[in-house]
Amino acid sequence: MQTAAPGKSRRLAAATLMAMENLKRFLVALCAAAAAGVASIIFVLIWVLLYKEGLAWDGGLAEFNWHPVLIVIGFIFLQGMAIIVYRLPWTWQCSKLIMKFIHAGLNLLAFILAVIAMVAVFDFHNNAKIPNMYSLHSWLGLIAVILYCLQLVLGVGMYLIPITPVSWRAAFMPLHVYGGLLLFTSVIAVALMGITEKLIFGLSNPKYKDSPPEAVFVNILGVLLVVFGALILWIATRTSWKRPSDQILHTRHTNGGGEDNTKVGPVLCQLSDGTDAEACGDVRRRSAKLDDQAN
Ligand code: ASC
Repeated sequence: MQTAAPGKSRRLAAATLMAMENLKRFLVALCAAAAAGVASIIFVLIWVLLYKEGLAWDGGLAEFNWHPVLIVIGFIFLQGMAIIVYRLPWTWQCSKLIMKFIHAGLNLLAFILAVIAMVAVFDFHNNAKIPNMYSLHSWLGLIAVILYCLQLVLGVGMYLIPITPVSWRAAFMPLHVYGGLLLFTSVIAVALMGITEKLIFGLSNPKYKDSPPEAVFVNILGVLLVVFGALILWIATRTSWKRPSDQILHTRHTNGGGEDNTKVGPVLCQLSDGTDAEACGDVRRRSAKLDDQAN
């Protein structure tokens, strides 16, 4: 005779299996993103250290070289990591507040490195009597740094200052997420413009059009940056990879507000193949409790 209990445990086992499959897919995407990011950093370092004048703070070309290095490490790699830091499953037992500080801290570090990267260029230009801010790369780059600073200030004001009303936080969240992804994508696009500019200006004999080894090498760096960006955007936009308690908050807000809706509905607890997972709901309920305590 069939009882209810074995049926339930079978469903739970199936749900656990699907949650593991979902986790496996996340880890593959994460490792690929990390590999593309680390490879980009190695490539930019090899470019400036082996193909170009190295690194120094002397007003010359070696000072300029800090610009691509700090942009790739800070403005691209660290910003990408800051975007997906909430997705890491091993951080889900940490309080949301700690994760917010890590997210803000990585973004602040990325911003500081981007400012130093800009100072390096201005310093080099002024010493070499090269005009500043004439290229489209410089216009869009400066706009990106200014908007990034605005995003940082608004993000801290909205989500780290305890007195900001939850209704404001919820209303601003779509803009914060959209702004973050737009800035990240734009920074990569602006970096590709800068790389192209540098190859055209910097290669004279042989020229860029003659495809010397440096040109091919730096083209590959550009491809790696695009792959890194594509993977970060993919990870950031998968709903089933979101921090469980954020999916609960999403349920609460879209349900119209303040009621304590910690019981997760099946719709938001879907795995990537569209099936419900009770096991996943348990993790979510636990995580939500922790976040409620932390905020
Ligand atoms: C926060 C936080 C969230 C959002 C949410 C509003 O401060 O931790 O998940 O704001 O409350 O969308």
